[in-house]
Amino acid sequence: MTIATKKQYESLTEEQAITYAKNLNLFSDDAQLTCSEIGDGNLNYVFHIKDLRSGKGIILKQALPYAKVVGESWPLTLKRALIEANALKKHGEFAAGLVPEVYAIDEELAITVMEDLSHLTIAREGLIRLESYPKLAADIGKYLAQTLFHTSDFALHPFEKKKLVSEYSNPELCKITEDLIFTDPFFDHETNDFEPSLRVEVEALWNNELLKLEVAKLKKSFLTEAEALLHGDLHTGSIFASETETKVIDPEFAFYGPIGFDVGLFLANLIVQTVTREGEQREVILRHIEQTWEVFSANFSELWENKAVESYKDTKGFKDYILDKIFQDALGFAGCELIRRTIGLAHVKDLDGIKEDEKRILSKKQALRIGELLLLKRESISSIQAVIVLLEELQK
Ligand code: SR1
Ligand code: MG
Repeated sequence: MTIATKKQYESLTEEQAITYAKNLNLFSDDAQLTCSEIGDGNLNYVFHIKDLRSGKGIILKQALPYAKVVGESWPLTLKRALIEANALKKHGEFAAGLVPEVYAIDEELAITVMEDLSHLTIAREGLIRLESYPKLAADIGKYLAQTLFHTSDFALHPFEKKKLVSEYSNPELCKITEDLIFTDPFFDHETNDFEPSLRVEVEALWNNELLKLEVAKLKKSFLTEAEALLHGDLHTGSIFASETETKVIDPEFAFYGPIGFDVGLFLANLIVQTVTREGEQREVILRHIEQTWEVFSANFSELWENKAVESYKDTKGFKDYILDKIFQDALGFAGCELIRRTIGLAHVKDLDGIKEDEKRILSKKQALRIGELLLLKRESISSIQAVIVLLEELQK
């Protein structure tokens, strides 16, 4: 095996991943390494390498030159691995402890070596099993405020900010989002995937010109508003959690975009949980939704007061204008995410995993309805409490 010296891309096998790990000098010479490929995402290999003697582990993530979810017919840039590793490090500067530590980057092999988080659970999986994550909402609210504020014009010199905008140019991954979140689900496109029993609702959506106008506005915002360095794909499958810890992983879609996008994606993936739960269990998620926004806005506001470098920072009404815009954008982006996760190419297990047909279809109809309402009403929804009321009324 010549991986360590021959710097030409090839995808690793588990055996090769062990050899690669041995050459990193992160383990002692007598380490007894085991490896399993644990990636369940749409795009990459994720190798968990563990020393059976010391118990120490690392994660070795390798980008594939195509989208795993579709196959080799969908080529995809390997540069995303470097963007992801750099975004982890950049976000880690501001949200220490909430992202994994990066130990090594290998640009040629599109590999990032990082902290082992295998003691944690992917939040989506845990939430489906009704596991309790008391820190999740506050941690993500803080992560969002810290990473988005500190990489924005409100915190950076304009030269530094524009340098970052160019470093994090990520056109291929952005195109996936442009197509899969903002375009295909709203047209009769071949990438869409939905049960025949949803056809009436889906066609109503395709024919709803007011809805499409809102989506078009949000797509334009995604295409043009370079506000902050986003995670770019902040769903609950991009978060590891336990009762005491939260770690945000997988920022391969990172780029400079509208702040509300990250906020909205996370809220949408919580909302998906509200349509699958009842009673007290639904309440738990409603409180997560409320807390995420409250912690985000309080934290962002505090950073603004103490650290903003913008000349207009003290101009009456400007901070509130920015927070209101983030909120309304977030609701719109959440609406798009709910719709695409229900009828687009990339579904979520929260919904698809519901075995009973009637319940699954009902939950999907609710997800579509909530998505539609968020898109249409976002400008008149004035608070997160109003979102909670809307969710409660729709699910009575
Ligand atoms: C082809 S990639 C499909 C989806 O998986 C990623 O996690 C993103 O959410 C993307 O939209
Ligand atoms: Mg991902």
